[in-house]
Amino acid sequence: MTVFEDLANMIITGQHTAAAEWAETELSNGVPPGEIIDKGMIPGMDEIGRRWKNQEIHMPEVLIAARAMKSCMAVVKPQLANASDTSRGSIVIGTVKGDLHDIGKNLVVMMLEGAGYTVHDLGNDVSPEAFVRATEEHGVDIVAMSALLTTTVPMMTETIDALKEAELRTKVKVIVGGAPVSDELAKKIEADGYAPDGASAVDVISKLVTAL
Ligand code: B1M
Repeated sequence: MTVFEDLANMIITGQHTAAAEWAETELSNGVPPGEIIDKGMIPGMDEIGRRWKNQEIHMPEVLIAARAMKSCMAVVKPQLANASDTSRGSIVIGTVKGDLHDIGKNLVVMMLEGAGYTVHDLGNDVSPEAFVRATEEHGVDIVAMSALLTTTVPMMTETIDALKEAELRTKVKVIVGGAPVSDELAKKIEADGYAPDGASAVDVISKLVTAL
């Protein structure tokens, strides 16, 4: 078993304190934070997704795994943060209204902050009106939306419509992501970009910011 499998198992079994301590130790041993996320944390959560889909586990197991993921993120996040004071651009991000899934969105936030962007994270269950308010308030370049449920994907369209209504759509670029989202869907709802994961979100956003 590799060391990363140890961490994945701690996530799967919901050992939040052990997972956070593991991350702390390995960061101090020089393991890059990106490797901890990609080789330990995400595979652990992917396995939880597989077991839940196959009805091998129930909601409490999912929740304790999510808690372990968050404890680990709290340790890894400061190490990903870019030391530079110069922002590459500003982003408002949230999981759309009706959707409480925020683990993937939080990983995307970590990657963006690590790449030097200023991120205003609105959390989960974010209404179109709240996206509009934050876009106006912070004068951002990018509006980024996450959705994990097929039933909440239409909220992305509603949010884009709300941005149009507020005459903000031409001033910002919109990027969407999350498991039920695809490049095709992004084009259909007239978003400017789609990313399947945090690293690609950084690439897509960097192209969109350059095009502004
Ligand atoms: Co829910 N859930 N869940 N869940 N959950 C899924 C999504 C589901 C696929 C499970 C299943 O049935 N197989 C299913 C959705 C089915 C569908 O609509 N197609 C589902 C369901 C049905 C539900 C409930 C309705 C269950 C119920 O109550 N009966 C309910 C809904 C609650 C609500 O939101 N209103 C619910 C609840 C929950 C919990 C609260 C228990 C918990 C969420 C905890 C939390 O997030 N704080 C939970 C979890 C953990 C999951 C699974 C198991 C794991 C999701 C996750 O965190 N993955 C999930 C099954 C699965 O995904 N296999 C499932 C790990 C994470 C790193 O990946 O979120 O995909 P992901 O993020 C990735 C990419 O998608 C991408 O980058 C991330 C990093 O690589 N990405 C972006 C995400 N956002 C992006 C934005 C971008 C770019 C990339 O740009 C803006």
